[in-house]
Amino acid sequence: MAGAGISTPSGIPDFRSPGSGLYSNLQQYDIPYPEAIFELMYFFANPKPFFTLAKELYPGNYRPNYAHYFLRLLHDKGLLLRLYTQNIDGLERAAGIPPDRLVEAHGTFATATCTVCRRKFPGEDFRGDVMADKVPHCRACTGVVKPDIVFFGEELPQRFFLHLTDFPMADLLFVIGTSLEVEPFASLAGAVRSSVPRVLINRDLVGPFAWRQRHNDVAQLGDVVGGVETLVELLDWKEEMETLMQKEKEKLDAKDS
Ligand code: CNA
Repeated sequence: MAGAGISTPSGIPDFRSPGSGLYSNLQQYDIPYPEAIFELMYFFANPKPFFTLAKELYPGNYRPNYAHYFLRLLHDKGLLLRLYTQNIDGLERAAGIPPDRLVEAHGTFATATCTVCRRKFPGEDFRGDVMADKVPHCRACTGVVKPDIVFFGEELPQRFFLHLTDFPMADLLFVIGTSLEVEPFASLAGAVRSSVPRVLINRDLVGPFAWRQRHNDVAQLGDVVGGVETLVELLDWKEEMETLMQKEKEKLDAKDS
């Protein structure tokens, strides 16, 4: 399970930090309160603030970091049953974790849907519009097209229900870079069998690690990257990580140039 904390080392600000947070930078649009950018009613009246955020987070602006590549290495080794993420920055995909191993619980910019005719599009089709500060419109019916990010009150993607079969099958649960405050995502931490070790890598103790610890819970507190590095060293995977990261860096450099 992952959250915004795995992407802060990539330079993606959180939403609420005064000054640097994305919410603060939406003030120019005079929105009544920051959360309005994720409300459908507000979006239909004024989609601009949401597309300002979309421009920032659209795939391609940021690169995955050590934490994302650790999860990719778990996949390469056939150890990743599924990665449940709350992040909408697409860095798990950018790190090479295939979409079928992912549950993007709060949605993705990789696909988009027309708010009128419900036609589906690849998110990439609207990159030009979003980068040019234009609200994208459906080619078929001219309705506003919304990236498939889960807004307040919207249902989580169908794939979220994979948790019903995934969590009872897990042998180990990593919880990385999340405050475990957003439901229903947060409750997944309690869905693994009680004999299954849960490993928290985060700046602070969160959720059940703080208030309902199990005897086999482990918490590695501090910076996410530092915590993952410690684990990689203990696993003796340092070289593999370096090789993987170098290979992926070269790929991204080639793509950028
Ligand atoms: P959160 O509530 O902001 O919690 C983040 C957690 O990560 C906190 O416990 C922090 O202490 C911890 N943290 C942050 N940076 C580090 C670091 N470098 N090292 C160690 N710990 C760190 O974020 P959640 O993901 O739990 O929460 C919910 C919202 C925020 C989700 O709906 C996300 O979609 C949304 N969000 C996503 C992004 C993104 O996609 N990158 C960015 C900001 C917010």
